[in-house]
Amino acid sequence: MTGTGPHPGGEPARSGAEAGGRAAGAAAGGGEGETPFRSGFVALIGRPNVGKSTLLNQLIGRKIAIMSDKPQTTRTRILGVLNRPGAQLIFVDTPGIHKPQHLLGQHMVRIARRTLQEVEVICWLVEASDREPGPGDRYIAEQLAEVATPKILVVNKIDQVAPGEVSAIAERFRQLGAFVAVHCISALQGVGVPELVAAIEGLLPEGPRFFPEDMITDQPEAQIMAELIREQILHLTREEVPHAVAVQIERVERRPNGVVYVPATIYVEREGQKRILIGERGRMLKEIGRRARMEMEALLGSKIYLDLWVKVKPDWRNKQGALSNFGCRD
Ligand SMILES: Nc1nc2c(ncn2[C@@H]2O[C@H](COP(=O)(O)OP(=O)(O)OP(=O)(O)O)[C@@H](O)[C@H]2O)c(=O)[nH]1
Ligand SMILES: [Mg+2]
Repeated sequence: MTGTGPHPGGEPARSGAEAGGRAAGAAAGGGEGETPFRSGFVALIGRPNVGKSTLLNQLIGRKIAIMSDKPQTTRTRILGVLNRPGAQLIFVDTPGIHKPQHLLGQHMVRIARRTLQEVEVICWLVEASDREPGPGDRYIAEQLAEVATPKILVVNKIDQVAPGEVSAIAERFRQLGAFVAVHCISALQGVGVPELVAAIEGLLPEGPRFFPEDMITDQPEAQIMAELIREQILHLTREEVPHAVAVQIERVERRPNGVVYVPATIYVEREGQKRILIGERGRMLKEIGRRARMEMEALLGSKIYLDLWVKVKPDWRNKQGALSNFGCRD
């Protein structure tokens, strides 16, 4: 693992750190006669579950976005900053583009589509294991056709297919659009990722260092903690439960004995879901808490006392106010 913490000293992310926030950066380095500094925003776009967040984490070398085998894991836009000797690449992980079933889904798809307009390079991720494009991929290809930004086709999960199959699969997806490059990778194993970074860097315009070198994400610490709890719920529950969950960190209290006390509320939509999350004699909630706490301790480097509560908020995924409260910013 490389890099420093998400925001040193546990401070919330600095403001003005939105994608496209051109005014937010410091001046570019590089004196006269030197190679100009390059920078820019790079969107990671694709259907749910294709591995966008896995790629983001692999690129940054730290877990800043949660990952799961359930579609629609990522609900908001997450920035990951990669500093290179002469460049700064700012990756924008987005929610998977899908047919929305509720207000939350609409919001997620809107974020992903809007990001397309705000970046210098688009990486469109598809799954090699699909072998050929499906309706979801074709829909995204149509959206991409309307954007003039350079696009790289990224065929992910090549570890799941025979090496001899990869180029034929990539070719089937390549026919869906105009791409400046095609990269076949395994985000999980890191295969092909350095080559992808080099290709992206070559496409970036001259520009400033937008973020300080020690900042690797715009996610506030509390938001990452909430996501780590949600990630364990995604791993441990099934069917509609994972999607009906929102997590709110009530506060982060650093106590004199060095322990960080973190009360957090898990919101679900129905009593039945609450029962599942609590589990028999509280076993499920205890396991969620145990696993999330370990991840949080690794992130903060201090001991955590995680105090989890479960509450019902009927139909929160269709309520604008609830979405804003749960950090689903637009
Ligand atoms: N075998 C294999 N699995 C991968 C690879 N990349 C991602 N995965 C798995 O694919 C699943 C989805 O990964 P995510 O990174 O959460 O996918 P995502 O595109 O961010 O999904 P959403 O946030 O729902 O849009 C997880 O179970 C990952 O472990 C890969 O290169 N190879
Ligand atoms: Mg994701």
